[in-house]
Amino acid sequence: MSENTAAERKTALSGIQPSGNLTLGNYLGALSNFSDFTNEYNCFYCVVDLHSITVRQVPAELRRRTYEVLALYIACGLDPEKCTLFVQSHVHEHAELSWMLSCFTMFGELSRMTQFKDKSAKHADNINAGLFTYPVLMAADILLYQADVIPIGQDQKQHLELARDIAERFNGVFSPTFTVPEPYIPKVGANIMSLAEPTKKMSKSDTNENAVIRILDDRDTVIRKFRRAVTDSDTSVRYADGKDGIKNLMTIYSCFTGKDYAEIEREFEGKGYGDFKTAVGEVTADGLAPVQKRFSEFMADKAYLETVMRDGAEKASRTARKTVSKVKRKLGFVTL
Ligand code: ATP
Ligand code: LTN
Repeated sequence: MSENTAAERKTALSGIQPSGNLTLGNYLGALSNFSDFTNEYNCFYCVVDLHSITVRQVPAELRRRTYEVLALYIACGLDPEKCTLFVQSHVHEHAELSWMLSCFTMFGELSRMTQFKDKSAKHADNINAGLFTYPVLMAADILLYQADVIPIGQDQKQHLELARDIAERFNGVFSPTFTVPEPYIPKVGANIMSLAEPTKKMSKSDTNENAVIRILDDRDTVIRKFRRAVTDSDTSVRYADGKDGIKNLMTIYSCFTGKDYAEIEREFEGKGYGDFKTAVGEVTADGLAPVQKRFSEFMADKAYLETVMRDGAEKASRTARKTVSKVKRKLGFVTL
């Protein structure tokens, strides 16, 4: 992508929750694409800690993971000099705009969100109001910065559509106030599946460790988990219906090697699943190794991470403040 001057630039924004150890799904569906925008866009990448408390968190772990997600952002090539990296709770306008937007969001709309339905089934003892209004907070994250493009995995598409609807509704009632955002969903890798149940998305919070590759898993663990991945009773590496496990492994292989499915089929013709699984494990471990190395370096320097957080919060607040004042004016709040 070519470099644009600051004034011509569009804005890209995304967020990841510090709610567990990040997975290969988070990496391929979202994180690894974030740096594609840094030359051409004005970028905001946020550690969305407010979102993560919709599910109970252990405070000390939440604190550590917040540093970890930030360190991973930088390890994945996001340069704090070139983009704004920040922690959501450091910019109070997220919570403030979220309230105002909740008055432009319908109960019925939120009831249709599949993530709400899934998470309330999973956490039946804690179906709190935050879990229900979560997509409004996500809309606030996006609309605060007038973001044009939102890099996300497939599972977030419905939330993004709601953010668009909220923006259009507000713009329609008042005058154009918010940029209506577009999703950026990668062609390959937007929906990485569980290694144990390949019809289910790979999820950070899966309790079966063999189902998930963590970005920070060491080489042997990565290869061992892939070797155990559930496939099918056929023997040929083909991208075909009914072969969900193999399709998922081919997708992962494609993401790391850049090869398309036809090339992968030719490469593994006449070879068994065992060889293929090992190869997927090796390219994944090779792809993650440099990220892991840089991650450890940044995690060893908390003071640096805190400087990044502080600078990021300051930069983010400048934009966020402008949007909130505009919204308050339009709503008719008295400004002093
Ligand atoms: P949880 O499983 O606890 O709900 P999550 O793994 O979905 O969490 P988030 O932090 O909410 O995690 O997601 C961060 C980004 O990663 C989002 O853009 C999301 O779409 C993407 N993502 C999550 N899981 C996958 C997956 N299996 N495949 C591709 N992208 C994914
Ligand atoms: N809801 C997202 C995380 C998220 C996000 C955002 C993504 C919160 N705010 C803003 C993109 C833009 C999730 O659950 N994965």
